[in-house]
Amino acid sequence: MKNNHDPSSPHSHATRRAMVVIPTYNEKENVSQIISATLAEQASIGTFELHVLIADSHSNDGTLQIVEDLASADHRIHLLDVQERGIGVGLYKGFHHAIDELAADVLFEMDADFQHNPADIPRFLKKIDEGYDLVVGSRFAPGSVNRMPWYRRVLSVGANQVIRVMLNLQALTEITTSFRAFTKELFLKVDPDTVPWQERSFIFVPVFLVRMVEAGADATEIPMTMHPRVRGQSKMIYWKYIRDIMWFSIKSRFQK
Ligand SMILES: Nc1nc2c(ncn2[C@@H]2O[C@H](COP(=O)(O)OP(=O)(O)OP(=O)(O)O)[C@@H](O)[C@H]2O)c(=O)[nH]1
Ligand SMILES: [Mg+2]
Repeated sequence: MKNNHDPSSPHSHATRRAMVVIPTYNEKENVSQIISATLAEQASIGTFELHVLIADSHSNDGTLQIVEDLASADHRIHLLDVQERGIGVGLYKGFHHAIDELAADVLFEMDADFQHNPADIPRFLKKIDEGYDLVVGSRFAPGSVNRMPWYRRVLSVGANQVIRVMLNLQALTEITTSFRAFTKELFLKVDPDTVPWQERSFIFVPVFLVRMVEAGADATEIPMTMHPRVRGQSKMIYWKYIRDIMWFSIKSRFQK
């Protein structure tokens, strides 16, 4: 381990706490492995103490019990049962809980199903250390690896282009995948009334990024690796996501 700090000791104010918020619904096949793979990255991180918060929508497949057991044995593992369905509810309440109750300084959003690779986490934190307050993992940044099937790539290119063109958001190439790190201060600048966190579709993910940019983020992108889901069921409902992206983009265009 590079730093002198023992990650199993209680929170020290000398070290910044990075909370990886992972939304889950019925992820019993993935949840314990994603937690251990994430915490294993502590060994490659100098000045941050890595924690994980599982923000679960009251899964009925045993996910809750698995995380409860892990959390009782390791103070770096946290569970929030947000009760309602929706990735936005999970992430948004998770971020607030991480700041208000768990002393988080830096927040991550990352999926539970290994489509995002926890091994990328140290590179996000390096950029935070350089002074950026928003680091976006991008499948379109040079050096990224995207192993998704062709129809998913077409969808992601289309969705990103629609948002970038309609909102004139050329600085970022990736708006739609949920692998990002940002500071607590930036999160608190975003007006909750402008973010559709209660929507059941995945529209929270792009809109939340747009709102952070509008709040004045000092943003950068890094290449990331993306793989298809191997275990567990997808919760993405494509037609709802496409409909919501089109509607958000059109509304934003004409409100400008
Ligand atoms: N808290 C919460 N998390 C959710 C909900 N729906 C999905 N998630 C989580 O959000 C993340 C992304 O969901 P996925 O189903 O993997 O969506 P996707 O990656 O677009 O689709 P696939 O590529 O098919 O996996 C996963 O960690 C899910 O467990 C929900 O209703 N509540
Ligand atoms: Mg997935």
